[in-house]
Amino acid sequence: MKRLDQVLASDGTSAELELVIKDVMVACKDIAYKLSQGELAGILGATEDENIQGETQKMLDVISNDLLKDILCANPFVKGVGSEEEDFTIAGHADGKFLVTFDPLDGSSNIDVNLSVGTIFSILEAPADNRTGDDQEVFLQEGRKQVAAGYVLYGPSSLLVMTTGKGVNLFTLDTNIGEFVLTKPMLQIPEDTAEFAINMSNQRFWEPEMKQYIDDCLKGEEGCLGKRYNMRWVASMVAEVHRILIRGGIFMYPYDSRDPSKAGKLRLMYEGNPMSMIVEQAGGASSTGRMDIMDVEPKGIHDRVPVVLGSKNEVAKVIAYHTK
Ligand code: AHM
Ligand code: MG
Repeated sequence: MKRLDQVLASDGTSAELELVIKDVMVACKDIAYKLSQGELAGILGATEDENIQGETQKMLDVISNDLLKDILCANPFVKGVGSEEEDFTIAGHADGKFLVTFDPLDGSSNIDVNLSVGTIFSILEAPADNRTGDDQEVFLQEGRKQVAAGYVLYGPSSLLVMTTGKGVNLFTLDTNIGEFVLTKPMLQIPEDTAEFAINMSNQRFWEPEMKQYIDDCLKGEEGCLGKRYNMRWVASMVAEVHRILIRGGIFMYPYDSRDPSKAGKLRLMYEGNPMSMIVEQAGGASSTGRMDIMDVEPKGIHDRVPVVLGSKNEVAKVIAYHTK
């Protein structure tokens, strides 16, 4: 079985980009190990701090963030990093070619109950000018400009799913050799599905278009969508997207009016864009309901976005509800 570095070398990835991806994986292997130790390492539970998103940070949010931040800022090819857990972007090397954004531990409400969590990363090219990585403006590029995106899912096995724009590969962490090895090349999302994932408890806060689509799903064979739907909600986007990559489905975190000033719960640069690149590269689709997520122009590093992604034909139906 091919190791990650062998796959990257054979698909034409530059040596510089490969070194950035490998550093992300060094941190992720450490996170995987720490998660496996859980209570034994005394790293479960919350801190007393809140991040810029207004969420209480878990101890492992902070540890994972530090691991990624420290290794990437020391990498000569990284101009700067942006993290869901950091107020501001951080400068790396002035002449670094790449910018990395990440959600160090997505789904972190699952940590203390021993369920799946993940790390999501996105890599952009840095503009070739004098600005440094602590200037958030250099990061404000559409998702279409990503040169690589991926996630590591910490579940029963630790899995890496990533793309450099030439399809999506799935790697499994072989803990005997400490390397990610290719276990499923070129993932393809089935075009049709009858399985949706959404947090139903927010239903009363959604826009009428989203309410209508879910109402029609719940009507099953008798409704206008004409099929019986199944529902899943893991509360970990990485786990939901992974299920969709393996067996199809649709995942939604739409706009809701709980805090009308926010465009959604999920963040464009740490969650929306990287997951959209992966899903589109695997033949699926990704939208806000009204436009492609990867065409949304970011105005700030922590911007939020409504998310609808997964099996292509089902995403098209949701878009039709929002645009008719
Ligand atoms: P996080 O990055 O703070 O963990 O938040 C993102 C997570 C997603 O993984 C998941 O889809 C969603 O939040 C779950 O939200 P909810 O609490 O509404 O179930
Ligand atoms: Mg997250």
